[in-house]
Amino acid sequence: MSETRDGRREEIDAILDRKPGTSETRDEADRYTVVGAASRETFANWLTPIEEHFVCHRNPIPDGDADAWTIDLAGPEGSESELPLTEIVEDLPTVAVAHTMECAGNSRSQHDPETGSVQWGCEAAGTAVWTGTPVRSVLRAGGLDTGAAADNATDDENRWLTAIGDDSTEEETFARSIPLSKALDGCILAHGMNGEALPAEHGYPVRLVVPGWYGVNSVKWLAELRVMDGMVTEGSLDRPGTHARWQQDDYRIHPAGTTPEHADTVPIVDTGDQLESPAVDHPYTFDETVMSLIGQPTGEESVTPHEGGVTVRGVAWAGDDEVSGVAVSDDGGETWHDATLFGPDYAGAWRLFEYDWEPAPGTHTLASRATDEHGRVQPASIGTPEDGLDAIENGQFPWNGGGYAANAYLPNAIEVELTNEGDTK
Ligand SMILES: Nc1nc2c(c(=O)[nH]1)N[C@H]1C(S)=C(S)[C@@H](COP(=O)(O)O)O[C@H]1N2
Ligand SMILES: [Mo]
Repeated sequence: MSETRDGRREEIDAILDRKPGTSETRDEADRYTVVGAASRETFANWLTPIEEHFVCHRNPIPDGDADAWTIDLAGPEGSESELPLTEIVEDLPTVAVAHTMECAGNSRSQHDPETGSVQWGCEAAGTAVWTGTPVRSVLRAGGLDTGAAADNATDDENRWLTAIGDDSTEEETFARSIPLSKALDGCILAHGMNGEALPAEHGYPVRLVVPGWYGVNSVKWLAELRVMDGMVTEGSLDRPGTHARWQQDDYRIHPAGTTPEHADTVPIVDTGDQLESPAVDHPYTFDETVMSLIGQPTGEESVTPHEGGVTVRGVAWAGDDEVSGVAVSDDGGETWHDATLFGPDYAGAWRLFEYDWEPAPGTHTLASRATDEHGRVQPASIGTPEDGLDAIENGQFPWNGGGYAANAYLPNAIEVELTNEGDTK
């Protein structure tokens, strides 16, 4: 036990060495390996350099060699095959997708009272350009009939793709299921990140990337892909130990004191729709909820206006939905001003926003609030455990037992102290 922990300490130190733009956050039980962006400045730029991109996983990084790596493929009718990664890379098309990776536990530390697990601030988010092979191409090369699924919406929705990581152990398998329709629509098996070979901590030699969905869906060190008639449940895989935990227990948005029920499939996939539906008690964390962060100023040092103005810049995202607008407040959310969206506009990746601020002297509380294409707005704060999922009706994000998917804007506000132009030197 303590050996594993020592090993993990070394692993984290090695990651921190390779990633000077990150700092670590530990969870009490010392189980996750996590580092996040060290500075708010990360959120003033569209592309997150690998050195600043957060890392999150539970078990030690498995050894992998791209030349010897194979992916097992299995279909619902019992068909099985194996594809060498070298063939996937050399024979199938290579594409690039932009994806804002956000840990479902991002902003968890804003829950009051505290929930368990990693007490992230807002640093577990980053945008990279991932290069790899479309899942569609891989499934077809493996002889799985994706055509029928794509042509028949009903079948398609009921079919799921389960991805399994090579960090699985005898005790637990790291498995996540996404609807096959999503897998065929823009998901890739990534072997490159920001133009470089995929780093070990991000899933070398190959990982799944699910654009716009919470990080947990993007399985690293990908060992197996399985087309199934439902989501992974206990007993649905021929594997030892628990294999439904990461789909059915953890990464569910459940009110205090409740235990999520396991299910084969869901009537609603969109995370926002699940949260709003009275028929869904324990939403799964699939697509990311609407969110924004200011990256400049950082709130980490005082700011001197230039000709009376300060440029406020940040990023806003809404999973696989569009961001329709961002507003900025300099009085802690009392009044709001429209910011301008600019820069790259890819499904699944954040947008940049900018606001020309003409501040009065003194100290101000700067906050940003994004709206998505469905008119969903970031809530102001996080509710109490007693409010349950109904908090959302009062403009609050529901406090939940796992501390997932929090997107309130006030907890991420920054205090900005202004200095007079004449005073500096
Ligand atoms: N195999 C495997 N894949 C995994 C994980 C893991 O523990 N094992 N962690 C997931 C979680 S919780 C997140 S947030 C993302 C983080 O991806 P990154 O470390 O590349 O930022 O990886 C996901 N993929
Ligand atoms: Mo995560």
